[in-house]
Amino acid sequence: MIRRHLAPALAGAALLLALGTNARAQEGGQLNIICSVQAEWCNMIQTVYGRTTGVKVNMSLKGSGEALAQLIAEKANPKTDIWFGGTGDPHLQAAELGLTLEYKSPSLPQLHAWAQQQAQQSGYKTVGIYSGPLGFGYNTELLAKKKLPVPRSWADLLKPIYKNEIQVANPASSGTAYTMIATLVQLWGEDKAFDYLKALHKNIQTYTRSGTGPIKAVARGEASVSISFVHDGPGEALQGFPVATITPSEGTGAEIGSMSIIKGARNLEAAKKFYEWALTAPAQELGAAAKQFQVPSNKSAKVDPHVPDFKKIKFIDYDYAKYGASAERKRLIGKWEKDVNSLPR
Ligand code: S7P
Repeated sequence: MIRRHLAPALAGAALLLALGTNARAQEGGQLNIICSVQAEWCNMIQTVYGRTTGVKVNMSLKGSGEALAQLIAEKANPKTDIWFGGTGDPHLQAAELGLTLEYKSPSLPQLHAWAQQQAQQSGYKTVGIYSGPLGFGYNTELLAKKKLPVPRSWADLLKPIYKNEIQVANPASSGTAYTMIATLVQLWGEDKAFDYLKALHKNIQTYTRSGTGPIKAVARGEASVSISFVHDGPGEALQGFPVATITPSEGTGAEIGSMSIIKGARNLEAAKKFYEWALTAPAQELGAAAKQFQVPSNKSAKVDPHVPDFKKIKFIDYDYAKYGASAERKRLIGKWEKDVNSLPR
């Protein structure tokens, strides 16, 4: 599977070299990356970047919440050079905690405004590399078999018919689930959002560790509905699973998937070269080649037809600075643990 996807990816990599980017073959050295997108994209980056530059890329795959926990744990002695991908809020938190390095890329003008804003808001300690909306995944066959309607709103998820049918990740470990909490708080205010989360808790079958777990479970018929990033749906459908996605009618939030250089990186020059490469259009097109369909942040990157159409989605005006602040993030997750997760189901 990966080999089949690698053909266009390697063509893109060859183009990068032809264009005379910073990626020079046989540069050598090594780079330690925490990668928070899905495995196929991480593997593709490792292969393509490694082959075109000669850099040995050591990849460690972790969801956003877990990646942040690792970076906090290794703060005194960092073993990571680059954190690639994952929801933007924990990248902003890492910036505030002094875990990531200020670096103002000359490529910033090539990026969409939302990606540049992510960089400015962090004091140039992170940058947006993609964006994608939060919504629901559902198993079309399972819903039909159980005679359940497609949930179209946040309110629908509270209906008793969905008891034990819904999966979402645990916000303590997952940036996706934190995006859900922050979205609901911005949509309705904190009191109403937490009343909602308590009611939703009764219908949750499982809180998974990783944010990408629920839509995979839905695709495989282990649950009917997931709260997920909708750009993770088409990749499952393309593998033949009966999964579709929808965004809630009341409105929803979007992530700004981000990338940061780690303060104290042992391979700093290699990290900066990788960072520049990862902001180019051909490098960002590897996401769709790996069947992951976020909107790329480089304005010139091709937007795959499977990427959700933002114009058709009702978005809240997500306050990334406020909800990426360390104290706010910790407070909301702590409140969810205490007031919601402790309740019986
Ligand atoms: O497609 C991958 C994706 O959905 O996963 C990333 C993130 O690491 C989610 O992980 P957690 O919720 O487990 O923290 C997203 O940034 C990305 O869009």
